[in-house]
Amino acid sequence: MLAVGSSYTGASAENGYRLWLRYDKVKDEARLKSYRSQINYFIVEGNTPTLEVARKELALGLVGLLDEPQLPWQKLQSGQGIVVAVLGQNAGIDREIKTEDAQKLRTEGYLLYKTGQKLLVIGKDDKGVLYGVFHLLRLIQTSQPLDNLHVVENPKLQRRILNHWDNLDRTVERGYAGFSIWNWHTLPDYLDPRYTDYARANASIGINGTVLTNVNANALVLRSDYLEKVKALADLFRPYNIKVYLTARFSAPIELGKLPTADPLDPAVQRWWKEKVDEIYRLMPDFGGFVVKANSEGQPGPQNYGRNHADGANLLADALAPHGGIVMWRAFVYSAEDATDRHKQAYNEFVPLDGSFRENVMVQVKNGPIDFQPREPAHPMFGVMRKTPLLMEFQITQEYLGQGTHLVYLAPMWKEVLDFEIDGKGTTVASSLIPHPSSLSAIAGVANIGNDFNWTGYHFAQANWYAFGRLAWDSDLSSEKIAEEWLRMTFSNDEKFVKTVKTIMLNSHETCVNYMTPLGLHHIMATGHHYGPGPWVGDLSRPEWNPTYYHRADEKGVGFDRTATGTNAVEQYTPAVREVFSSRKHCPEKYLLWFHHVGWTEKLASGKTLWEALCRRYHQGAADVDNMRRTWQTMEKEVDGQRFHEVDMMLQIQEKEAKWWRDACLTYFQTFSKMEIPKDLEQPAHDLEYYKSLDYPYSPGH
Ligand code: BDP
Repeated sequence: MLAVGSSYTGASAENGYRLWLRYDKVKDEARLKSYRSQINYFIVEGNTPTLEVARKELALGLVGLLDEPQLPWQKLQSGQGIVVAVLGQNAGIDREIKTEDAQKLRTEGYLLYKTGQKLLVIGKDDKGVLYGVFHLLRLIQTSQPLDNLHVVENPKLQRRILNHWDNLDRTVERGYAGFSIWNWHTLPDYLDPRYTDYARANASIGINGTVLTNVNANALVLRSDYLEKVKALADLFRPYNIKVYLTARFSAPIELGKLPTADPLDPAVQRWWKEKVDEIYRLMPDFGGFVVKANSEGQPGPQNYGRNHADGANLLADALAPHGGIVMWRAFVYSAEDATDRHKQAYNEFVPLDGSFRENVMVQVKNGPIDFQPREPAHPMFGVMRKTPLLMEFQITQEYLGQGTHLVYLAPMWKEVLDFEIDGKGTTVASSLIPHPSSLSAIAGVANIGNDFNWTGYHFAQANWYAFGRLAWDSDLSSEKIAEEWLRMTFSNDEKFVKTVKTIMLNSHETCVNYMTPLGLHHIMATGHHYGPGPWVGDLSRPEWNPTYYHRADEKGVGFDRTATGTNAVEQYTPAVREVFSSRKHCPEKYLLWFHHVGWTEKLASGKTLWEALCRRYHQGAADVDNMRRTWQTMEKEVDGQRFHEVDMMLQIQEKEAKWWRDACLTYFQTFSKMEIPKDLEQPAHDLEYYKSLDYPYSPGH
């Protein structure tokens, strides 16, 4: 484990490796004094591996934060201190807890209490203890008072999972932070200290599952020697309450088992999966289960054999069920043979199957109906499949949101979807993820982690990993609160710094949408690597891969008519939502061109024509990045030199790229609108041919 104050490389103290778990001495003298007077011992009762990990973390944290190398590990019997225990293990401690609070606790939940001389951290189980310890450390890291502590916490969703799109050769699909942190070649014998720090970071934000491999799966990971490697990671992660999952390639029975088919109804195929799963559970009795991308973007699946998604999912579910494992079957499907609006395809394929999935199957749905675009309306499947638990898939890695170099804080975007009202009656997407307390519930985030010193390639991308975990634990948390916590833990408790940089973060998503895809535009990025703009692309073999398919610009206007006069994708939403999205007048402007084809000279709410509004949005986005950088530059004294400078260089890239997006898109759309970019706005530096000619053969993550 990493020592306090040291760095992974030894080369530099502030390379970001410590993430938000920095544990440097509390700066505020008065606060430090108060902490020291309240904490002169701590004790963690019990000794499961998870409690052991909690004890170690608390020691690491307190020694650093209070700068008290001698802090006793054992109870001194006097003075004030922290007492950590599992509920029901010590009658004396239990007596200090209000019955109504104790009754509220569920699996993984915890209480933080201040009672007389003690700070109590009481978990429902040892996992709850671990989360409670991290919560307490967070309070100290963020310089909060502990005097009247009374916290009762339970996770809203049972499974809070990272999805790594990591390949066995260590490349990472859509990864912008170096290579995979999983070194399959040296596993299982060499356990990189990073694995432990990865587990700590995840545990600190409540993430309790990790899918190690890419959804575009390689069957090899299911081979016995690879399973030994997976087991090494599972053993290491177990004390941190992190379950390991794998992606299952549907054709694995052919590739590994040498069977002639992978037909889910074939008894030999069923036997192969059963035996494979039994083997996995002999190695890892708490293995989580499988994620499957099937019959999507060329991946094999049950439809290759004339079967449907339920047949495929149930095949794996039956093998996993005796062991308590689950299947997360992805609904990210669309087909080149199907001329239906891609927006509608997942719904069309999955909703009719509601009721035909086994109990241990969840259907994994991306936040929006197309594909992780800078902004999408909520996916219409949420809340509709009453007999099948759905799990939300967010993308933490910024494939479509500036990749490795743009500061875009994603919590506001995720909240927009989680808080979206499905039915006009108060049912939100977040609440639809918990149809019933006893059914499966989960959320997944496509990880942005790689082997760069700072884990995510950009210091500010760490905030998205952090925010995903926090929202997975409690989707009611505000983006603002999460940003504030993260900034205080990662950078500084200085009030001016927190306030200023929090504003940058909170505005950053809207800013990015403005310079990339304002007013509901979507999928206008360059082909393949998805780096930069490419609204002109219209010659790809599959129609729904072309930006021109999505923006539909012509002489009259721009936007995709998904109302009843167009593809009628709006019919998939509940009547209340459908009515709003269908109406040219009531459709929120942020989704306007997603649902409507709007004339260039039509007036928007502001009284401006669509063309002028579009120009002004693009310019606003780019101008806001300039402001972001200028504001950051006033923070030089508040941040260590290394991270200050690294962020500043990134913001410089973002400034350039925001202008690139703006000018490339406007010069392109101008060929249809035939209108001038308002004279008071900076005119594009180049002509359209120039933007079209740009080429990035080695951009990462592809
Ligand atoms: C798309 C990515 C592609 C993924 C796919 C998926 O470009 O790399 O494989 O999503 O989610 O956004 O399966």
